[in-house]
Amino acid sequence: MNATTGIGASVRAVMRRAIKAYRDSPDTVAYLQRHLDRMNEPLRVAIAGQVKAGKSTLLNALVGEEIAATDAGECTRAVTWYRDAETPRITVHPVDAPPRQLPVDRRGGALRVELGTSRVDRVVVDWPSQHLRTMTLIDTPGLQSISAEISARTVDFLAGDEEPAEADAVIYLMRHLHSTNVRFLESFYDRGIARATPVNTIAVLSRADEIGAGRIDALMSARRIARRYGADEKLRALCQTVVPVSGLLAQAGRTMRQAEFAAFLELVRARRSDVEAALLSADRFARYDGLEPDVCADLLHRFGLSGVRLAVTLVRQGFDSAPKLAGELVRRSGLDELRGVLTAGFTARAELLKARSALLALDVVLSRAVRPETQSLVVEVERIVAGAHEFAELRLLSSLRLGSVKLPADVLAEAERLLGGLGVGSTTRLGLGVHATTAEQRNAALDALSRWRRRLENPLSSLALTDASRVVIRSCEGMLAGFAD
Ligand SMILES: Nc1nc2c(ncn2[C@@H]2O[C@H](COP(=O)(O)OP(=O)(O)O)[C@@H](O)[C@H]2O)c(=O)[nH]1
Ligand SMILES: [Mg+2]
Repeated sequence: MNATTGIGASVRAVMRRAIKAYRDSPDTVAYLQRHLDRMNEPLRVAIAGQVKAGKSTLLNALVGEEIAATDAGECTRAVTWYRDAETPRITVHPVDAPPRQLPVDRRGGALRVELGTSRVDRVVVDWPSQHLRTMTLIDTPGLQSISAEISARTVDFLAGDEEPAEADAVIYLMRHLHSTNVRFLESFYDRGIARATPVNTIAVLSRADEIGAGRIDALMSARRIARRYGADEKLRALCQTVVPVSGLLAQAGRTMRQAEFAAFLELVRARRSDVEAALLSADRFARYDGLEPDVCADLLHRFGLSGVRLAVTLVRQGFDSAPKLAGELVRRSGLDELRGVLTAGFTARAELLKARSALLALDVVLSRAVRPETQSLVVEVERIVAGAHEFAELRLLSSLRLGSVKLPADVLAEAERLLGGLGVGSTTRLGLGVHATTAEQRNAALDALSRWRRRLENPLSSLALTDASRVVIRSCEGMLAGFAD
C-alpha cells in the first residue's frame, strides 16, 4: 500500500472542484491548474540560508556536477531552478521582458550563466541528470545578501505573504545558531495549513569542515554540534533534523580530477616537514614552491585548506588512487547521511508534501474570493487536513527523531519504522523483506497492532507513549485496510 495515495487523490479532487467553482475567473483557474499540474512534477526543494552558507556548493555536491556558480557574488543574484530534462537549456526570466534562452557554456567543468544587467526574476536550468529526477533543486540567492533587493527576493520566493511558497520543501543551511536563522524559519512556518510543523524543512549545519579551525576531526565535532542544535527547542519545532555536511568536500570528491589527485600524490612524496609547514595557513600554502602556483590556488579553491590537509593525510593512509580518495572524501563529507535524510523525509513523502503545497494555494483562493461553492470547499479542505493521518505521522516522526518524545530505544525504533521513517512501503514499515507475501504482511501488521494496543491501554504507559501509540495504531490499521483492498 502506498500511504500517500489517499491524500494525493483527495487533494487532486478538491482542486478540480475548485477549478470548476472559479471558472468565471481565468486567472484563478490558471493559478489553480498550475498548482494541480505541479502535483505530477518532481518535488521542488529549495536550498536556502544566508549568503556564503555554501548553498550553491551543496547543490553541486547533490547533483555531482558543477552546475551552480559558487562564490560568484552578483552572478548568483537570481533564484535558479535546476530540473531534469532531455537536453541542457538555460532560460532567463527577466522581471519586465519575455523569457530568453542563453547559450550553454561550460568551462573547466563548471557551467557559466551570464545574466547581463537586466533585472531577473528567475533562471531555469534544464539539465539531464538522474539526481534531479526525483527533486527539482532551487538555488536561492541568500538572505542578508549584499543588496537588500536580492534578500527580499529570496524571502518572497520562500515565504511571500502574497503567494504560498513555490517550493514544497526546504534545505536550510546555517553555519551558526544565530537569531536570524530562527527568525527566518519562523516566518517560513507562519502559514495557515500544517502550521508550525517541521514537516518540510531539513536543516544542514554547513561548511562542517571549518568547525574547530579546520582540524581533521572537524566533522566529528560538527556531528556533536548538530546534535546540540537538533535539541534546541526552537529549531526542533522548525525542522525535521539537523545534518552536518561539508558541501565543499562532497563537491570536490564527486567531481575530482586526475590532475588533482596527482598533485596530492606529489605533496605526499615531498619532504613532510615542508608540506606540513605549508599547510599551516592558506597564505603559506599559496606560496608553497613544490607545486605550480596555479595548482596550489586551484587546490585551495576546490578543497579548502582543511580539505587539502585531509586529502594528503588520506593518501598517506593508503587511499592511493583518485577514485579511492574521492570516495573517502564524499564519505567523510556527510553527503550520504544528508541524502538518506532527504529520501526518508522528502522523496518518500513527495506526494504528501506536494498535496500540502496545493492546499496552501487553494487556501489563498478560498480566502480571497467567494463563490457559491466556497464554503463547501473550505469544509472539504478542513476535512482533508484534519483527517490526514499522514500529517500526524510526520509530526510524530519528527518529534521522535529529535528526542522531544522520549521512548525506550526498542519501542522508539519500532515506532519510527511503522510510521514510515525508513520508507513508506508496507514491507519496510513492517521490517519484512521486499518479497514478503500479503499474508505475511497482514500477520506482522496484526502483531504490531496488538502490541501497540497493549501499550495504549497499559495504565503504566507514559502520556508520550499513549499519544504515540494512537498514531502508530492508525498506521497499522491503514496498512491492514490496504491489504483488504
Ligand atoms: N571550507 C568550506 N568552504 C565552503 C564549503 N561550502 C562552500 N564553501 C565556500 O564558501 C564560499 C561560498 O560558497 P557558495 O556555495 O557560493 O555559498 P552560497 O552563497 O550560499 O551559495 C565559497 O568560497 C565556497 O568554496 C564547505 O563545506 N567547506
Ligand atoms: Mg550561491
